[in-house]
Amino acid sequence: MAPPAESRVWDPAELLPRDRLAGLQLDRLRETLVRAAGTPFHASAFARAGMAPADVRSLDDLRRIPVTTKDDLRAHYPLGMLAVPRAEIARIHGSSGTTGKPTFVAYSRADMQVWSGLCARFLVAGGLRPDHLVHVAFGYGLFTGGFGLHQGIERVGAGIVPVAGGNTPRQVTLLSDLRPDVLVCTPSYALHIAEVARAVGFDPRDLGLTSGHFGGEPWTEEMRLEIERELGIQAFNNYGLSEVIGPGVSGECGARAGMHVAEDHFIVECLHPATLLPVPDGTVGELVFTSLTKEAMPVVRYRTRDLASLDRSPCPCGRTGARMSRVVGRSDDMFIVRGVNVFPSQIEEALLRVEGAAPHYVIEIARPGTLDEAVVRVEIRPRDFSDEMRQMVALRDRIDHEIHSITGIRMTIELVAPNALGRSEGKARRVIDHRKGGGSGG
Ligand code: DLL
Repeated sequence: MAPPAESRVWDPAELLPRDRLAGLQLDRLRETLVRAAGTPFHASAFARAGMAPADVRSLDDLRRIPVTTKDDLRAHYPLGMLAVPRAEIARIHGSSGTTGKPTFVAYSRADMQVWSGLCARFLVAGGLRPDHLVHVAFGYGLFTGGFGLHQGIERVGAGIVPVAGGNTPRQVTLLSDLRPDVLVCTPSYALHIAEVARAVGFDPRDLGLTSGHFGGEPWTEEMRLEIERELGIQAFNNYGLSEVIGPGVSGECGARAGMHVAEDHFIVECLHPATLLPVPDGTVGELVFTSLTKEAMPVVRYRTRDLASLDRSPCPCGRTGARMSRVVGRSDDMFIVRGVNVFPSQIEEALLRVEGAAPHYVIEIARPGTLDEAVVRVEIRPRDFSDEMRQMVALRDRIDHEIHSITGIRMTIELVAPNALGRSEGKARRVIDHRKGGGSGG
């Protein structure tokens, strides 16, 4: 008889006793730091800290090295953090940035193997088997979700329906006709698929799905229950970010009590976002990752801005990797709408491109049904405020166009009179998030 899903392990390294794991981490950390020191950015970070990679003799020494931020990546746009010759790049992915330009991440051939293996790891931990057929509704492109999951599923040997995102009625038709076992997408899209299935006359529970692997955006335990009820499946959470590798940084096992971090490939720290001092296990802090095996673009103490807690207590599944909690918020103002990361500064940039729009705006995000909706309320400059409907509609359309071209998503644009939005005396509150924990919080 086949062992229960939760006892399957993709890589024996997942079971390494923690002392041996620490030894492996230190060896790999030292190699990574030597590799990273070959890039001007990391070389100057070591110089600022007054140290060389060889000075790192214990895992604790890592804390002497300065952290890396998304701004650092931006300052080295497009590929200034590359640690291999260009000819060794096997793949480039990217994620949205505040300047309208994405930040790019590069992978070597070996990185691609590691990455697909890490995706296979969490998929298998969540019960994926070679005889399964998987419907992938993540976007395929610069976003790491589609290709990342696709390659992981391929490594496991399961079948794939690479549907990509969008056209939900068609997704429902494909689910109903091809009857895959497993669904892969963002959690909010899973609920939307269920909703559209009902609208076109299917009971989503009859689609025959048995499980789903969801990630790419924050969600709650309530949402898990709703997805499970609506689709009649078991839902698993997985986490990652492009800068660190993409999906595959962590994922749930059958116990579904936190996501096991692939600690043989990443050192995870949980730090107080203001002091950058470590917080105790069980306390929410900002997650900071150091890659241990990446060749093309190693990251050293990369600040994710994601707030979560860590649990290093033994897990019933036998995996020894620390478990991270759900992401409960962000320490910056990034928000995620329908799986897409958006920064208020992108909205600002769009408004600056449109004559007549004042850079006074508020973004309100809600999830009235299953999908996120964002409303951008924009003040009109006094001299452009007009009774002419046509003029106002044209202005609104220009803003809509710029926001869409920068963020890739559509938001509802509402024009308001000059000075209609309150002015704050301190930090302007740009984002009002009505989603209950299902958004980025922060
Ligand atoms: O979203 C990678 C990914 C794709 C992970 C598909 C899982 C599945 P980015 O576009 O760079 O990469 O966005 C990374 O998304 O810093 C978190 O804020 C958020 N995020 C990703 N997964 C989760 C999750 C991909 N399971 C940012 N729970 C991260 C909460 C998540 N937030």
